[in-house]
Amino acid sequence: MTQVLNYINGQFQPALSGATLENIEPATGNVYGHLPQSDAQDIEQAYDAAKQAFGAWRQTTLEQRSAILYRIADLIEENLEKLAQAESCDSGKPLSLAKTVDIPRASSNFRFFAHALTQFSSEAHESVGTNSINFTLRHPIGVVGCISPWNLPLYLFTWKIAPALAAGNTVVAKPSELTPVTAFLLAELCQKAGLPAGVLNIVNGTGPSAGQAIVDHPNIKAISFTGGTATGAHIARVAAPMFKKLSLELGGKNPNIIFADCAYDRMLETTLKSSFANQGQICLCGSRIFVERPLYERFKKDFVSRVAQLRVGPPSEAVDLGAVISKDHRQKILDYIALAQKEGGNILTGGKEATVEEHPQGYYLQPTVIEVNDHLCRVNQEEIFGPVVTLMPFDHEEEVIEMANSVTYGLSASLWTSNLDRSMRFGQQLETGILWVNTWLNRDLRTPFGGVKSSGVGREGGFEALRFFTEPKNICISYAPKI
Ligand code: TXE
Repeated sequence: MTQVLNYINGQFQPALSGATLENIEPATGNVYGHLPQSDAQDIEQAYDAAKQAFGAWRQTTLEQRSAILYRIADLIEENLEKLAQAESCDSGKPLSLAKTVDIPRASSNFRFFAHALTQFSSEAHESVGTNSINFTLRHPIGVVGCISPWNLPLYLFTWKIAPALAAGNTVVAKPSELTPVTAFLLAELCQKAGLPAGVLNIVNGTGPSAGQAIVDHPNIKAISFTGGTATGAHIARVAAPMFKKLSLELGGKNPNIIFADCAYDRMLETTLKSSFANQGQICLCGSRIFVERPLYERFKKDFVSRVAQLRVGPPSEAVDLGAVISKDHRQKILDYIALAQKEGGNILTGGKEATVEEHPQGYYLQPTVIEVNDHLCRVNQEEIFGPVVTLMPFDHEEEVIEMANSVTYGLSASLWTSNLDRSMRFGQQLETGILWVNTWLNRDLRTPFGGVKSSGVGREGGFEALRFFTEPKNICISYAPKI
């Protein structure tokens, strides 16, 4: 049994009320631990600790702060095996994915911001002809809130916490109640790395209880959130009247647009990943595949045959897909597959629960490809967030741009073509925060990351994140031109 505790003011403790939640292993469907079900009183305690720690933390020299963040990055790397096991067990993702993507990226997040904070600067504006100069200070905001989801637990948790700490803030953070273990293990590593007590506080519990208390707190002045669009809209409604800074990283329904002139083999390999990595539970997955008609039948045949060969099974083994996050989530995905059939979609492969002999109660699903005939049908418009993609042909650029832009989301898009002019045209016209041409999930941590429309507001990554976690203050000095 894995017992998760809150980490407040450098201490590990249960929820003040004593309430707990069960932690379920998606691969087996078994309860394998408990976590605190915290509420507003725990958040208040975490806030007090963070407020207390802020004065000293904001004054640490950049070198000291950077050194601590580097140490955390090193410790994550040293504990890769243990963290990857925990992540895979908690979320159902293949252990190989946790080892090669999730945990290395968590370490990179700290390493990146350990360095970035030493390179961050602000602007000066000389107001020529007026004998005055302006310069901008960028101060940490104070106590900030970070709320993260279950799909890439430690990866996304650290993607928020690292820049928040780097900028000199202290943090009250909440991991998803479905995947709390790696954040708990991270707390131990932060302690080992010498992060002072109260600088990072990790409080567990459900969204409506612990999460809501962070958003409601009048003195937590910035919230960085990644999760569902409906939750993001709710958080925005609560936070706006308190004028909190908000970074909202929400859902996606990303198009994967394939032209006949693409590098076919590379496209096919990458499209398998962009469709089904992490059981399709990545906000950047390309869940709507549009293929230029001359290539359509060839792609359909090859893709479906490759998808049918993907191995679904226990995450600890050499599998392509593990379990989805929960029973409810699996049911939601199955409901969408049923809806697709009602809407006239044709299931080309998959479409059912996958049977895994070792774990009959685990939450497994077959990777599923659905051919649709209307880009406006609900399965093509709504975020499913599972191992399900749709397939549709197109004839013209204008037509596929219109189809790609027809959803309320706008997080990312992939385009496969060898035509540079076309890449530029799509770059201009696609309504998306990120466009990958002839690649997918190719990340440089310096670049702005985020979406448009219902995919959120604000950008994470690089100096964008350090700007989000700081408050600019302009100072204007007027000087006498002569003695
Ligand atoms: O996310 P929630 P859920 C999408 C995906 C999925 C859907 C719902 O489509 O099916 O969202 O997933 C916390 N105040 N994505 O229900 O509820 C919650 O505890 C403050 C896309 O799991 O948004 C968790 O820590 N916090 C996404 C976090 O918000 C609240 C990744 C996300 O949970 C809260 C995950 C509240 N009122 C789901 N309610 C992506 N963009 O990658 C919940 N939370």
